[in-house]
Amino acid sequence: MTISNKLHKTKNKYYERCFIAGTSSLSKITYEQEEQSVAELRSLVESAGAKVLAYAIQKRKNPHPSTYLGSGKLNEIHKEIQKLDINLLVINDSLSGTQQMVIESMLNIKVLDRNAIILDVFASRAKTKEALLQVSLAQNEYLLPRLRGQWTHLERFSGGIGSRGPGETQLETDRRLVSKRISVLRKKIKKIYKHRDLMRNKRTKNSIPNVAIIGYTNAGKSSMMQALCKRTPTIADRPFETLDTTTGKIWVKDSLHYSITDTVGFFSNLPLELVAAFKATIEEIVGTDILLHVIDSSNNNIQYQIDSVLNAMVDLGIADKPILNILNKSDIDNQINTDDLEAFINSKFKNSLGIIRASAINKTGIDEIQKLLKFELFGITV
Ligand SMILES: Nc1nc2c(ncn2[C@@H]2O[C@H](COP(=O)(O)OP(=O)(O)OP(=O)(O)O)[C@@H](O)[C@H]2O)c(=O)[nH]1
Ligand SMILES: [Mg+2]
Repeated sequence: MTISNKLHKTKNKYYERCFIAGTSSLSKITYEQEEQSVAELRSLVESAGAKVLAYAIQKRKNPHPSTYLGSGKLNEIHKEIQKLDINLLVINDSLSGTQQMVIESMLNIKVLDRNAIILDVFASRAKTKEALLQVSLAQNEYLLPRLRGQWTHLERFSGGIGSRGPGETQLETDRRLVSKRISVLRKKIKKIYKHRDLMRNKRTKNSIPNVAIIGYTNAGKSSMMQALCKRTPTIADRPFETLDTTTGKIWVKDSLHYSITDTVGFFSNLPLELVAAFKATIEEIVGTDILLHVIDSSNNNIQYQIDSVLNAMVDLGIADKPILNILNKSDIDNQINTDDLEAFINSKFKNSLGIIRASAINKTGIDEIQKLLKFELFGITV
């Protein structure tokens, strides 16, 4: 294992100084794939307010059952942690409560897994009642199997990532209380879904076609929604800004329109608890006629991001839906060869309606998108 200090920046500026560790194996995840996944996690950790100073990837057949990494590797990381004054270790995988507890006591710093980071980012973004309830449900479900008293040893690491939202009270809480909370949350969410179903049924009954905007988080989906139909979901340069769906209308001519829906972005390996809690929000996409796939064409990890979106589509059973691919942020210069990229996209999406270069910010390509959607939905060419 090599320890990379490439990420090392200034000392003592951030409250949480983080080290990321992951594993790769020849058969499942290659070293390069794990590096991309670590880069993806790094952007999340940093958007949660910590600074990532170094990372390490260990090649091993399977994670160690109780320490995740081997003891020799943990020793190497321990030295690095002391050298760089690290106070948070994030493992780029799902850890059991026992693994987390064992590593924490070996290294004497706070240890979180990938799921805890994602949940924390969602918790800090949630604003509406629905999103708050859904995140709360996911956090409690994540917490439940990890209770067993092990949280008490975390008291000295309290505050910062992993301790926001309902997690804050976890030290005093027990299994029975958490279970009760989960069932109350589920009931509340069910009520909200009833209202959502009503709205969707109304649209279906009136045969209003729907286009869903999908894509990797921060690709510019909400910006595209705004450029296409003037509705303004919140827009920000950080992952998971949008956690709720927003639906707007696009008029084709008098009395003829279609609806367009912006929703939560995709990311690789979202925690199962989160996917379950946001099921209804994500499923808004399932019943739509056309997917508008917004791609951040300026991102260096573009192929990895497209693969993550495709994996999520397969999980949702929508991989065969007609899909219009938008190369957004085309106003930003990049080194990516467009022909190669288009060939890659065409090889991935069997039912592609086309690829359009666009910029939601500069409003280029917007007419072309609307023209194509009008034709696909209504057969109108003018
Ligand atoms: N340069 C440039 N920036 C863009 C473009 N479209 C969006 N952005 C920026 O990209 C960032 C993310 O935009 P959003 O529209 O919030 O992205 P999103 O896909 O909805 O993100 P989440 O809801 O967090 O998943 C913002 O800073 C936007 O201003 C574009 O065409 N060009
Ligand atoms: Mg958004």
